Amino acid sequence: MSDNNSKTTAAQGPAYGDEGVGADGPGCAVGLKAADYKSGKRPVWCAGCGDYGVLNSIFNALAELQVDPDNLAVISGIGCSSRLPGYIKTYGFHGAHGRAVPVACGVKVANPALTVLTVGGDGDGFSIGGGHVSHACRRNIDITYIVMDNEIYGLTKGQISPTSPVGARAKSNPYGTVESPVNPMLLVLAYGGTFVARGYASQPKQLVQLLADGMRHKGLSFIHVLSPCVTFNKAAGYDFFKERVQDMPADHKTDDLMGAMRLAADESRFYTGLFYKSDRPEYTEGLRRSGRKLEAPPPVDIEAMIHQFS
Ligand SMILES: Cc1ncc(C[n+]2csc(CCOP(=O)(O)OP(=O)(O)O)c2C)c(N)n1
Ligand code: SF4
Repeated sequence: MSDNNSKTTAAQGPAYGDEGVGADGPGCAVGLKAADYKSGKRPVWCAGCGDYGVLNSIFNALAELQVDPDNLAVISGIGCSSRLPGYIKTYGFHGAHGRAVPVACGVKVANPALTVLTVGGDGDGFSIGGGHVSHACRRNIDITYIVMDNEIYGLTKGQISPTSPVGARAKSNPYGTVESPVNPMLLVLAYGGTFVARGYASQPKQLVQLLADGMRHKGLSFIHVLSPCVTFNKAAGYDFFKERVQDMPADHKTDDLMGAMRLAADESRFYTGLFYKSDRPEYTEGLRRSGRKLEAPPPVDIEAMIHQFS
């Protein structure tokens, strides 16, 4: 089992401001640093929540790619993890539970020049919003979808989620759930995602690379991040993942869909790394080729809009 690029201890999650790797990485000697992407709002997540590690890794990945905050949009639904857009100094939309993916697709179609990040929890993405993921994948629209999976509903104080294992106990299921969990990786591979990877909130070096590669990829990038909820899911905390997280086998070929599915289906461990990548045509480019005009919309007259709705 490998936890080789973790910079935190198993019992302790990453802390806010712990940008670490990448802050002075490639392309950052001049220009934007990870800290430049901070909105200045301090996250309200519990101390030790895995989502801090994801946020810090996003800061570093944005700095590595030198993404212009004016050309970035971060879209979420509702959940602890969905608070993330508020912490990044860029355009953001904290929308309705389960609707992050369709909103992100709309943003990308409206302005294909934008880098669009979509973020949220396993409940947001695979329970109430599960129906949207298949369509984003089959269209291969160029958004990067980051799911922070804690196997629980965090914001609503600990109910069973679609990724909770059989037997998991929570306030909603005091005798243990009898429902089989969904496997987000297997679903996205089957739906046709063209960049499918898994990271762990406590392995920032690998996560930064997966996020940066996902953003570089032209098409639907899905990054499943194991992100412990230290308050409502103690059964799947850092110690649990430390025992089960393992690097991808060195001989895995990232164009081997069936091999990727076999690794994703292995329930005895959580492989991390890039599972699958392919170069299927991207949706907005397809629209453009079909003759549809896709141009950045004219700047919005905010005053006129406020007047219209007042
Ligand atoms: C339409 C609707 N249904 C239910 C809720 C209540 N609700 C808010 S967040 C949430 C689940 C949160 O879990 P998850 O998406 O996994 O995110 P986490 O908080 O664990 O990061 C639920 C059921 C809501 N806000 N809106
Ligand atoms: S309740 Fe869980 S998911 Fe929400 S902030 Fe706290 S540790 Fe994170």
